[in-house]
Amino acid sequence: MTETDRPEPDVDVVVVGAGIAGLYLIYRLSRAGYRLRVFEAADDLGGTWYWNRYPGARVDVPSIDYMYSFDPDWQRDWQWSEKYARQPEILRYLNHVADKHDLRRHLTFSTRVRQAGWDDDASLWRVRTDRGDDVTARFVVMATGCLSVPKQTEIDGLERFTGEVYFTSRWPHDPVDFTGKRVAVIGTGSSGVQSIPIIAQEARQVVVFQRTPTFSIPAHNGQLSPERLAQFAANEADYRSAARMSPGGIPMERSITPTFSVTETEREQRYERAWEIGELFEAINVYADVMSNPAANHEFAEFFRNKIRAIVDDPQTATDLCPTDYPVATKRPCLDTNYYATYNLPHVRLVNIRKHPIRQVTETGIDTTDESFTFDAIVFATGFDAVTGAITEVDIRGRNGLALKDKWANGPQTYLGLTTAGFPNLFLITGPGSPSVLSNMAVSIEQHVDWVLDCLGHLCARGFAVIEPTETAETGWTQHVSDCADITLFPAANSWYMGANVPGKPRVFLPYCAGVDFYRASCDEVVAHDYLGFTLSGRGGTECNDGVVRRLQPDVEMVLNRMAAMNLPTMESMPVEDARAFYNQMSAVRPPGPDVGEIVDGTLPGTSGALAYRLYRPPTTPGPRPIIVYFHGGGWVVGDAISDDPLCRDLCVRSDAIVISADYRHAPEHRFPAAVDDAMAAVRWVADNAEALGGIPGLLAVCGWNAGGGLAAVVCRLARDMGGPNIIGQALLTPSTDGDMARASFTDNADGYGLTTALVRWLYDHYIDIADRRDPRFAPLRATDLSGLPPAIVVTAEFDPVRDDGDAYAIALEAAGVPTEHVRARGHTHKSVTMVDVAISGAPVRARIAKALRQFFAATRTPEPAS
Ligand code: N01
Repeated sequence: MTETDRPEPDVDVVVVGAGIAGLYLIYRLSRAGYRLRVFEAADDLGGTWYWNRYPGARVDVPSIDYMYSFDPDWQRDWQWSEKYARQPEILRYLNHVADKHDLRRHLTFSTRVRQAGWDDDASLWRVRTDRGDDVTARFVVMATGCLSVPKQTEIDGLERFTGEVYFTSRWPHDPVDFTGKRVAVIGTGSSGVQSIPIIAQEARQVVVFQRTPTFSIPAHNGQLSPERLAQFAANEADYRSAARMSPGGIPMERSITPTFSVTETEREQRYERAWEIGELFEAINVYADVMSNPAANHEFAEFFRNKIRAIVDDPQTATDLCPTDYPVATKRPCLDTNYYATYNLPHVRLVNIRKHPIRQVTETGIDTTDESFTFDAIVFATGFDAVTGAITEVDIRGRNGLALKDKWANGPQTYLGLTTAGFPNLFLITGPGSPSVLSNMAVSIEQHVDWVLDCLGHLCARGFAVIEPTETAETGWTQHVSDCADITLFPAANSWYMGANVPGKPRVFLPYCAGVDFYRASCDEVVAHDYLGFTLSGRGGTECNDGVVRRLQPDVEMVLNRMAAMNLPTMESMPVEDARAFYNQMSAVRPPGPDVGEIVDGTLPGTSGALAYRLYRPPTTPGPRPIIVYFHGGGWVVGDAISDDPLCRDLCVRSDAIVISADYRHAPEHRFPAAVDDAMAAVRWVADNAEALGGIPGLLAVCGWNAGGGLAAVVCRLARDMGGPNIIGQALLTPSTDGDMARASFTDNADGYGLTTALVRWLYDHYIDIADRRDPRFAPLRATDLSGLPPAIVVTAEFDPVRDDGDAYAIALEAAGVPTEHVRARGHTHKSVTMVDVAISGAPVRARIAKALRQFFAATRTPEPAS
């Protein structure tokens, strides 16, 4: 079918859902002149705020932030009555916006979209509803919300119960009166925490059935402070703009202070302040590492537990209310009003169903394994099939009839959380893989809708009719979303963020956790790069700038951004002495790395004078340990025996071996082969003195990073050829292995990733004459025979100029029959794997190095029996 033959669709856009997202879509689409239909299953607008009418339902983001920003004139006709508005007030606000901007006329209520199928020939969607509508549209936008499909009850016997049954997520419109009634509440997430104190004000008896306790902080709700209002009103545009560029969608600086960099007293005060302020985003931003460092998180969690113990009178109830089996904030924390204190009321009781599981609902109440309860009403506050549930509930079929539900059977794959490959012209507002539920939804919704409108405008202006993400872009984004989660503690909890609350749902972290600011930058970058990762087609032909928008590990990118913002001079622009001082200065601000058992500084005899070394002993039981001789990085020019201190500590602890970081003479004062001679001397001295150093004679491995990785490789070959010492393993971290700088990585990664090709050249020039650069004592890759070398682990980094040299060396070792583990550190730079406690994504790589070293030692301790 040609463009001109294609049937004209009934409308340009079908929108599913009339919550906050649906209403803003109507506002933008209608003003831009698009023809649209908007279907809403409820009989009125409001989405979440239509359905969740349970007692105590409130927003948990300050109301002043949880509202549209598109109407700068709003203050003339709307004022929030409280810091955290109640559900009826929020619903009134949404109705007010709809009326003010005449949005209602586009809405079709009481109509559920059942099916949406992509007709590839006609390039349009066919949308069917439960009321018999059959509408064709060029685009479908799912504005179905993240928490709109209630979870099944999963409790036997509910149909037998003769009393009243309520779901917080489907609360009746008529008032529910619990006065004098015996009420059960099942579930202690945000809905339970908000409703329990209010229900307890009326009911004769309340029994709360708790499976997992929650962390909750007091909302300290009340009037909006006039000062804050005045400050906000004076500069609303700046305020909103700060929210858009913030980590969570509320104006706030991202904390960069690590927990343990300040005193215990200061930390206690900071935690108290967060408790007093009563804002969720503020609470999880107390310190930079609360969501990534288990020890930091544990301390903060203990602060919460102490608060619970202080509020709740009965010690057993207090213990049951204290969460202990997941890190704080890895399940959505709650904001409450008198939640914990409610358990001090004589008619309120907590049943810990982990200890006393519910067996069934009976005609008259609930049976646990050891008690029968009688109730007049049961309230289910058991949550939602979150983030994906409302999207996959619609039978969405893309190209070739592919069902979205099937495509996402192992977890959602999206590009930017906005689109998904195989489903052209389909947009998801706050879909999986976007900040959504981890952010202020109002800000995220506006950003998504604005992006979609810009996209539609672009298609129209350029004569394109269809847009679809590529597999490459989607795979890259899905990987990035998962990388972001992996450097946090989020995956440690069985949360609805992980899909863990719904039996059978794949365990995948659903939202994007790097922040609204980083996310927005990605979306903007995609557009700036001609819709990077999208295929656009239509009258204007077909255009595709394929690619991945985020390839660096998120924490590595953050470090690089920070460095770039500092606008530092390059080392190669400095005299050597200044470069060394600069290098030391940069090293001084690193986190120290883990504690080791003991550190001893000493000297050893080099080829021409004493060389410094630092010995790290593991913090384990006394007794001899294997030894790793470590050679530092710094390109033969900068660095010394202590310049890789955090890495050496980490290596020592992880491998349970003594690490001896040995210095060597540096260029340009001492050019090639001085460093090699010293490295060789150091290994010999350590081997000769292993016992005195606390080592196990014979269990000696070498390790090095950068130039040191090259030296470690060279030493292994020299030791083989010179009859010793016996080295049983080599761990080479982004090693320098060749001298001609000819491989592609020197061009691909020439600049922007820390180590630059220009700096490599500067270092080489200081160290070695061009004529010598094929000497295998500088370029181990140039050795004619690599057979018989000790087993190796070679780590290369994706964004490193010397990457391809390292890859080539790993391949050459394998080809020579040397057992070699080759680790390609995805998304890492030359240095990032060494950044202990800074680039958390490097930790698994260092764990693999340590594991390999342990295996080298274990294999030597218990040699394979001869066959
Ligand atoms: O749902 P939840 P929610 N037997 O999933 C328990 C937002 N929200 O409606 O943790 C017994 O958090 C379940 O136990 P477990 C907010 O983002 C915001 O409360 O799975 N118990 C849990 O305790 C929030 O996070 C506000 O072990 C069962 C509870 O039920 C999200 O919506 C207000 C069970 C469910 O908690 C969802 O909150 C309300 C079973 N079979 C909601 N199944 C604001 O303040 C589940 N549970 C704006």
